[in-house]
Amino acid sequence: MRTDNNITIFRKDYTPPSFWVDTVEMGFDLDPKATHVTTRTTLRRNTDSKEKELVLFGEGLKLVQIRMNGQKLARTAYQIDKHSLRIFNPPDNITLDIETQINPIKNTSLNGLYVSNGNFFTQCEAEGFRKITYFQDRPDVMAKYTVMLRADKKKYPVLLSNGNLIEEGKLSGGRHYAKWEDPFKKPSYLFALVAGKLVCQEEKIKLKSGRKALLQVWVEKGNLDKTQHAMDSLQNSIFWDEQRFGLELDLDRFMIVAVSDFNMGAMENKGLNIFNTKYVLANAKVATDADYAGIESVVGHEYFHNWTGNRVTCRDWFQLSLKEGLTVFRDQEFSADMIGTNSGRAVNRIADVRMLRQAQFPEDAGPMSHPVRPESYVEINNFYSVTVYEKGAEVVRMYYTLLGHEGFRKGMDLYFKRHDEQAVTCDDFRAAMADANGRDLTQFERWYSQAGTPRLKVSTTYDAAKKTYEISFTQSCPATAGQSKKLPFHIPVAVGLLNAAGQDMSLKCQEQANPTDSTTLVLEVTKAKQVFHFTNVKERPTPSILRNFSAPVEVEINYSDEDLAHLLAHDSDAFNRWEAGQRLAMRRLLKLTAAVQAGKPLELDTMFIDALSKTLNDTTLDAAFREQVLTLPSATNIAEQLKVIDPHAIQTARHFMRSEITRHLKDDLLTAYESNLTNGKYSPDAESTGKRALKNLALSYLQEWPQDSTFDLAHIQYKNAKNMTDRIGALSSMINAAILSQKDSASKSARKAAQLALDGALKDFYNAFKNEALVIDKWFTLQGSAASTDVKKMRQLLKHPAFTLTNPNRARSLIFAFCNANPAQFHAADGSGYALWADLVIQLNAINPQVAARLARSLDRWKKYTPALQEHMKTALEKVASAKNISKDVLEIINKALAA
Ligand code: B3K
Ligand code: ZN
Repeated sequence: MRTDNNITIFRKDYTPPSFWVDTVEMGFDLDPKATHVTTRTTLRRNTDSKEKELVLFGEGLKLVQIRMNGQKLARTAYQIDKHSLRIFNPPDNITLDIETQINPIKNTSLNGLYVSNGNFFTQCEAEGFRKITYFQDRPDVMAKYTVMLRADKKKYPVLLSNGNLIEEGKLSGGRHYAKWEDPFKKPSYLFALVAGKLVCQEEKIKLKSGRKALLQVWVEKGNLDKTQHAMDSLQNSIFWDEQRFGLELDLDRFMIVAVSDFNMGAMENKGLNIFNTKYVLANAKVATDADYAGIESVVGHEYFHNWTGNRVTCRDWFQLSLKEGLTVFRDQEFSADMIGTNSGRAVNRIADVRMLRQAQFPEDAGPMSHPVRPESYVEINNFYSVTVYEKGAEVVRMYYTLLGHEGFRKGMDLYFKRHDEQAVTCDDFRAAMADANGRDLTQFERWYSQAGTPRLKVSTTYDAAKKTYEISFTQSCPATAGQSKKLPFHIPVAVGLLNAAGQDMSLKCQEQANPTDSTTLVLEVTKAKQVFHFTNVKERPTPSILRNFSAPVEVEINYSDEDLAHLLAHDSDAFNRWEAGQRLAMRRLLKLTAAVQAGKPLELDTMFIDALSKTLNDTTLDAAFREQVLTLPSATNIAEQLKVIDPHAIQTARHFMRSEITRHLKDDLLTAYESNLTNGKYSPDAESTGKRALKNLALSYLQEWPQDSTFDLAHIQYKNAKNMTDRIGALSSMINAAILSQKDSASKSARKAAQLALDGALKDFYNAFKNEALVIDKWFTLQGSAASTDVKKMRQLLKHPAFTLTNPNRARSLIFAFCNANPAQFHAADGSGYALWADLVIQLNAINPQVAARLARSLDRWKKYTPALQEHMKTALEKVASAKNISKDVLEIINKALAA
């Protein structure tokens, strides 16, 4: 049992709780400096537990009084330390009354009960409830909650908690109350309250069963013109879950509340979702297309948790992916279904995989690598990771690929039938999928227990005389932190074969049963080495492997450039079309990077440019898809392919490729720019979004052309912009324009004029939006990630009056942009970027450990960098490690990095 800070918790040590809790009645007397919390719980001994004592967790609480079964608890009957309250020899049935006092205004961790802009909010996942009262704060303790809120009516006119409002009224002294009851059992991490000055947009809807439900989106006054998209997204989510999974909203009321100080995106508290403003507020003036898409997916995500996470929850935090991987999969499917078209789905899939490669592959290869179901942690908040979420979603998607649409649904139905209102494990989910489909998924468990990104080597042989084709797979998985030996995974590999005309051939495989005429076959690779034989293959095919990215693996295959161009031009699987383009680019980027390092001249072949130009000019393809193809692999993607990371060489190589593309395709890019203007009323639909994305990408390429005419194009777009996507797109093009760094004196005046225009635009933007916090975040991000922003400029920006470390969005907007998205400057040769990083991690640590721990991750891959950079990084890491009062959140990250 955990009673000390900074110790490692292991999955294998799980034991059931010593007591079950049936009911929790809470009373809050809300006051920013001294909130009183009374908690009456009824408990009964769990006969399956060997633990005799009752251990309640508590952090930073002032215990006012404790009574057991009506009697004041003798001081000898319990023991309190910094993290827990231990009751010795309690009877089997207990009514416990606990009164605590807390100080929400001082709570800058934004975990537990805190104040933001004068209003009260809570965040209890994972272990924030223990900052409110002493409790068995663990997800397998599920109880029914009733909550009474009392506060000054003028200052806090709105009082919200989970479930249904059952009573409200006046109290003496200008105070009032509201009583809430949640009809469903829930773990403490789903508890929430909100109190303050808020207004709402509300709508009533009819559910599938005919029941009515009230939906509300609560925001601060002045933001009601930005709630419609969140409301629409909520309704779409509710109807989608009814339709796709037969899951209906189980409450009469469902609330979303926006708060500007929040550690993450949003939180799925039962019936009372609390959201970062970033994922609620939108209108054309302030939000980009990406913001609109983000809101839809996060609103969906939190709503879908109502079943996957809330009705069926996690037994312990090692099972986090049970709810997160599944819910990410569900929100991805929701967003894809909202677009509806196949090409739209593919674009979403590409974006998801891009993100997986950008963040999860590096995590899986670095010091923080962990399986989807981790074996241990020091601070659980550090494991709300891309592995648990995004790789976890890929794992769920593999069930879907293996079992099919119907089979997956059967598995889900059985999962709810077996486990409604229970706290369960990833194994329970796998068992439901297997049992509902009569499948053996024993080996599939390795996706939960083994970390690391598997490598899948593919080789092929064609026998023209026999008309047979063989595909051989060899799988392996690199050693990861604490895991050296890996066993083979169960990998679904979706495969197609293209003929010379680019059409799909119909497939007949000896090892894998399939319907006749199928052109995509899911091969199940389960062994270290495995061969699949195809018959009746009339000509030598080009294989399309891992269609739609059917498993989170790295495929190694010897394609020729011609094969890749063929796939890029013809593959019926849009994902693999895109993938072929990325392979063509990556191959060249790696060569260019090596050439930069060797001091050799840089060259780019026309074959690649031609392939890109064909895609760019193919107007039968969606603009959104073309934009994805034209977007080069990121610096991080390139870095992951290298043994030693040299960020400056990567930057030069990537920049060279972009300018060569622009040099050759300038006219095509201009045409793409002009033919994708979206005039008229702003709409964030998939088609318009795609057009704007392609147009803005073309604009950014054109800035590689060091001429004032292309810069003017951006400047004019800035001035005429009618929506935030175009405005920020233009500003981003301007700030990164090549003309600003032209060295020759001939272009001196043009450079000066451009700089003046940029400075003016940045000022204009700031003034126009200084009252829109989320827009000012964008303004900081733009500058934090601009190629021209060096450490010195960063130090100036940090002193800007609008900058603050206490608001996570603001802190992230500038600092994370610099440390994670401005590699050439962050990795300054003199180590000054790392020194700045260390200062900021230390400062943030004192305010908000969770945000600090995220920033601490920026040096995860330090061992892969050039020796000189490594040396500087080590110094910075050690500086943080030896600073005073470093939280366990940050220490866990730093210690793991240093141990790598
Ligand atoms: N479950 C929350 C995340 C809680 C993070 C705690 N550090 C949001 C989500 O995944 O939906
Ligand atoms: Zn979630």
